[in-house]
Amino acid sequence: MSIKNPYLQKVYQQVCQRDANEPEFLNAVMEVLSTLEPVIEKHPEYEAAGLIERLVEPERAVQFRVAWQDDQGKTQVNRAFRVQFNSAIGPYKGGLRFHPSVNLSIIKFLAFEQTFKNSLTGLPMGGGKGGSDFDPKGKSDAEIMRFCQSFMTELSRYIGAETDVPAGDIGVGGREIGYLFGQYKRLQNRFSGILTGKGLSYGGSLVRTQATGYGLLYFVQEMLSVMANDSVKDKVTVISGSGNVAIYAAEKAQELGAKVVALSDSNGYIYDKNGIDLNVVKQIKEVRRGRIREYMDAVPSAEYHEGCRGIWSIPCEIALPCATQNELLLEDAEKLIANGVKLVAEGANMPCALDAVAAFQNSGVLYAPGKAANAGGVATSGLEMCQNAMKYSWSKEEVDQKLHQIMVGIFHDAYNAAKEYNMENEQHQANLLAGANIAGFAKVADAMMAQGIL
Ligand code: NDP
Ligand code: 2IT
Repeated sequence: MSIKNPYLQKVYQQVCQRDANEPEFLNAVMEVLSTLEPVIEKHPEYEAAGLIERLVEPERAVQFRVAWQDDQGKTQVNRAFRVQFNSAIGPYKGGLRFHPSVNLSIIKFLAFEQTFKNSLTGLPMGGGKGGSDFDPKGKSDAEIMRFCQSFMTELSRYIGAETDVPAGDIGVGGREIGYLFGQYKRLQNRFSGILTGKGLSYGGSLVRTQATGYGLLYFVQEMLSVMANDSVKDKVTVISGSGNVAIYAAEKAQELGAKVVALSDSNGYIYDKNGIDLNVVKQIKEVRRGRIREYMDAVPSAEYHEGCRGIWSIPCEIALPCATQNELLLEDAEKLIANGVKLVAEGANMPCALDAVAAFQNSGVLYAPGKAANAGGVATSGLEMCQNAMKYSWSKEEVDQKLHQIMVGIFHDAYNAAKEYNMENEQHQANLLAGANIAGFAKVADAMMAQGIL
């Protein structure tokens, strides 16, 4: 990937200088700017208004200390962030990640991507992201609760139903959202929709738990139908990760008739040629918070391999990376291509390295970027905000139908934008990465232009 337009190049160079120690953020900026060239050429007024300079600089980034006591009474200190990237089209919206790898670069890349993703959903949400280098693994419920309470005590200064609405991401699920919500309510004496992914008994939306995975499959189904006159049915499918996104992607894939043969976690992967038994996986991951290797205890005929990237050497027709950023590198892409993969769609955020993406696109593999394909999670968060504002809740069928409609809409918006700007490979396949960036950018750019120099 490269940037040819002089204005975009200049802005990218400035970001490289200013944020030299933020590799993930630089990657995300390169990925977006490399596709905006035709739009910038059509709109010279954007350069005059310094629009791209403003687009790549977060409106606000806070870093704070989270001190808490572990079960031994020892004081622990973690570092936390909230990056409020862009509020042109709505209040900041985006998840919270608890993982030891969390740093400013990772949170900035996620918040930047979120800006375009949220725009693609068609709902009024700006881009934000937050998190901490806290590692939830091996912690007791009481430790998780104390950490969440301390984290929210500080975060509560910066969020609000009309200001910034966080949700879950890696390491933050229903349990954490419950503790965070409770603490906010106690501090503010206000029951308001300041988080999404809440439990159903206190303002959550039906289908939010399943939404990212289900939405990914709705997107893939539409993409296969339009771009290849094909469907998910009977396709051998490999899904990385075994968390929230991976589990519900697998569930919907199976419902649509795909054969899901592999899942992973950060230690290794399981291969079950007969098709993964998801009830076993849910027991391990959702109930016991165990490791994916425990699948072997229930299904001894499956295989377990140490190391997570080996999962990409399994021959498959559909590959859905649903774990984390940069989990699929060029050599993995080459293995998948050699083994005949037809479609790669990102459930995670930026799981494929930029050269891996280029390899897929150049070899005619259908490729869907995360900001389009995994937008079902935040879209359903948007629906949760909507229900909270109405003080009402929709049925499962109503939410699911809206989610489906939004995902089909995102596919067509990305596809049409790619066609409109002639962003295609040699086989005339629409470049959905370019299309998603252009379609997501359009609304944000329009709103920023209308609101003046801010
Ligand atoms: P979970 O915490 O539920 O699951 C994460 C999964 O990915 C686990 O299996 C975890 O394994 C694995 N994983 C995490 N970090 C690494 C790593 N460094 N190397 C290898 N494996 C890793 O998170 P989610 O399922 O919610 O999130 C997965 C991805 O989807 C992330 O990229 C997230 O940003 C993205 N996403 C999430 C949405 C949501 O609504 N939750 C919405 C849109 C995107 P282990 O247990 O060993 O850590
Ligand atoms: O990356 C993402 O889109 C999410 N983690 C979901 C964010 C949200 O606000 O629901």
